[in-house]
Amino acid sequence: MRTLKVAMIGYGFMGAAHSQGWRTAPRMFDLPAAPEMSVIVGRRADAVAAAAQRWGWAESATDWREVVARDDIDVVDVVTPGGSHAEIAAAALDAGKHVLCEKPLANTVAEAESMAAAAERAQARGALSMVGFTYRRVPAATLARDLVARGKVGHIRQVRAAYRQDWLVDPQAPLAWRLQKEHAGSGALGDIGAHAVDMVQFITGRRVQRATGVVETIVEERPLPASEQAGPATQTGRVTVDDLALFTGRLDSGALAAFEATRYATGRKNALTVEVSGERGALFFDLEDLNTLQFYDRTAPEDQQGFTRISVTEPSHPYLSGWWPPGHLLGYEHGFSHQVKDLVEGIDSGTPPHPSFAEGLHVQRVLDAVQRSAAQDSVWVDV
Ligand code: SOE
Repeated sequence: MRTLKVAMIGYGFMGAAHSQGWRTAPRMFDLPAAPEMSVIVGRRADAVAAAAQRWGWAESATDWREVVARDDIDVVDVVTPGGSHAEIAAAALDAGKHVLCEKPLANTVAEAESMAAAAERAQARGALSMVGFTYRRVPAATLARDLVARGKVGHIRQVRAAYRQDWLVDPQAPLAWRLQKEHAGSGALGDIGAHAVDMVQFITGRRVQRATGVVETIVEERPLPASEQAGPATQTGRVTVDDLALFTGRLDSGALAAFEATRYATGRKNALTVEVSGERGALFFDLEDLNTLQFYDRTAPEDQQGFTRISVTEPSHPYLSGWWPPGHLLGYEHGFSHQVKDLVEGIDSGTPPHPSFAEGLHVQRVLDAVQRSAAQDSVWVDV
């Protein structure tokens, strides 16, 4: 069987999650090609060597440029903070590698445009690319999209999406890279709002065309991380991104979508919800209850109407063929295995996988429209 030698650039939280996907997908699904975890790359030699050992990468390295240029590498998986996505992904694509890039695609529209152009050039030479929006690969999310496509909720009039976390409610939470514009581009808006936008566009099959919104930084000054503290007094730094974003999107179908992305939803740990309201029915997805999809069927007899809880664990449900019997639940990490499955199958068949860099670019345009609207005191802005 053809092997696909993989290089992963980065080794933080997403490095751990992607490693789980690369390790597990070939063992649980009958893939047409065999991904090999060849090399993991990070700046600190000792730390990245430990990560290679822990997560099952054959080698570790500290120079991503050298690794991306290696002839024996087929796939480059970019899991660094958004500030380095454009440079690494473009170099890998120009070197003829297939590229998986974490979300959001980039920190700016300009960077995302250059990445989408590089992806188009590379695709003409047979090198494919994909953006790491894994929540669309939770079986219940893919089922939601299938039910919408089959007309089960009818014409969609309104959508609600929220992604709520609370890890910044503590004003002493340190100034991590996700709180600095030069590394993250934006705060909750790009980090988790991007997921909400991708999920709404994926499930409805529509795109956000206009947006108006507000962004807010609640805690403007935070202690530097312990590793950057020097001397007796606690040093602090400025937060240069949003803690929360509230925005409205107009879909190209005319439907209105309300979005919330916040790191200040006290008690909410990783609560991504999407509700779709149509003329014939409704769907409700909750990441914190990810093995279930709630479905309301207005065409059911009046005395039997109500939100039903579909248990998305049947072999016929998306991706479940690779896992367990009905009722044996999946978790957060399975979306990363599904991501590897879809990427490897796309590479083997030469079929560009989704979401493409062009789709990632559109999400970036939506985020940018929200920021432009917020900067103009939230007037409506064309995406
Ligand atoms: C933020 O804490 C975060 O790790 C995001 O960066 C991820 O994209 C999201 O899946 C989980 O939360």
